[in-house]
Amino acid sequence: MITNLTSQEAMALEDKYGAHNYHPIPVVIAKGKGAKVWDIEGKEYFDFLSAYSAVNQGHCHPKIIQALTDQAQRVTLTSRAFYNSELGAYEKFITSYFGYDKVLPMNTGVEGGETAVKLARRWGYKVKGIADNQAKIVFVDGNFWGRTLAAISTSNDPSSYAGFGPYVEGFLRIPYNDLTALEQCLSSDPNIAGFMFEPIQGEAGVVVPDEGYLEGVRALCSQYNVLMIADEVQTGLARTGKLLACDHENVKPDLLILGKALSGGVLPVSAVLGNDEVMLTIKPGEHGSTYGGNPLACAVATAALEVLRDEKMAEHAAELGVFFRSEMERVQERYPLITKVRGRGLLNAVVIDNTEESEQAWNICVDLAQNGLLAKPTHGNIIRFAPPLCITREEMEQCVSIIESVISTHSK
Ligand code: IF1
Repeated sequence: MITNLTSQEAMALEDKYGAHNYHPIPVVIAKGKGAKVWDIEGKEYFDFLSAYSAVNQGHCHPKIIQALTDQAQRVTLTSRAFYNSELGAYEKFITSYFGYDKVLPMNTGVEGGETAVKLARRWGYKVKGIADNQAKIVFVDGNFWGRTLAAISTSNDPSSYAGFGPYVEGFLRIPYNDLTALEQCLSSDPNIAGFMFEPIQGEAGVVVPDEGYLEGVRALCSQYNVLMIADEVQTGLARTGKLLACDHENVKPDLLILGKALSGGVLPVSAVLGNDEVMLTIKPGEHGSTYGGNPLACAVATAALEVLRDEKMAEHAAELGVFFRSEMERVQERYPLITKVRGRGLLNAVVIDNTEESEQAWNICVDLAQNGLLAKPTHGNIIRFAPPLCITREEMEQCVSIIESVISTHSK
């Protein structure tokens, strides 16, 4: 036993004292290390969700935990009312790591998205010359960038937006992976300041756009003087087999949003990177947050980025991703229950064939958990498989056989 509670007791406490804004798989995680987690009773699982790609470096990576505990002995939070000893060095490190002039440090991914929207609007007014309060930002069907009122105002998923109106204005939405629709939109409205999208859609079910889509977005945004804003909160930081998903087509967004694994799953750290023409349109006192750029976050994020680089996690994700998808395609051959396998690097998903929104994908995930592998369905019949990027080939082989055996029992 890892704590003095049983799993049942822990779940009962959450049910009684916690808001019911989640429906978790019934597993109570008490410890994590690398690609594995353990529940209160000590049962071991492979983590195939990685806290939605926030734990790319593996649970409790020693170098990141060391950076956390070292900095925690010095100072953790100063606010931006004063300078702090860690922020400037972190800003220099991360801007050269990704190749931008400046970074605006925030905490959660959705704060990164909100910051990017505010920067794009402000650039639209100050640089592009859009009339006040007329700036528009274009989003895509199937987007997910968080739970704030602005984020859900761009959504076409009722489970995100329904019942939370009225909504934030100034947002347009077009189909994903459709350059004709993008050109039609950008050419028809001079008040568009930005196009914000995920290079691979995570929550929509690991939707990989056609080859050439990212290049096309880059070209159209440049042609129509619209900021290309890449939400790489989930796809960034080596997850898809490159440092950024945009790197698969060598395109450079005007604003880059990072979060989740930016801290290796240790504490909320997000960032928006861009060049001076955009970043300097926000003046002192016009945007920020209490914890944005705090010294603890700077120390942790620096270590988290060093780990990705030093342990060659992008290359490893690319290699193991090819193996995983080919194994899932082999399983699909044997069991047509799987109708689609898709992904890049170690951001993958399988589509379970169920004609109606049945519980089948959920039941498969409950069985996977009983067999020692944690995953969760997204949008009914899609199961996302995204282990920490530190997973070894041997561990991956074990996980493939767990998935295959559970799929076979659900195929009878
Ligand atoms: C939940 C989903 C994933 C994101 C992208 C920004 C954010 C997210 C591409 C906001 C956050 C999280 C939110 C979390 C579950 C998870 C999720 F299922 F909700 F949609 F990953 F797909 N951009 N995604 O994926 O970052 O503010 O959360 O730090 O809300 O349950 P955040």
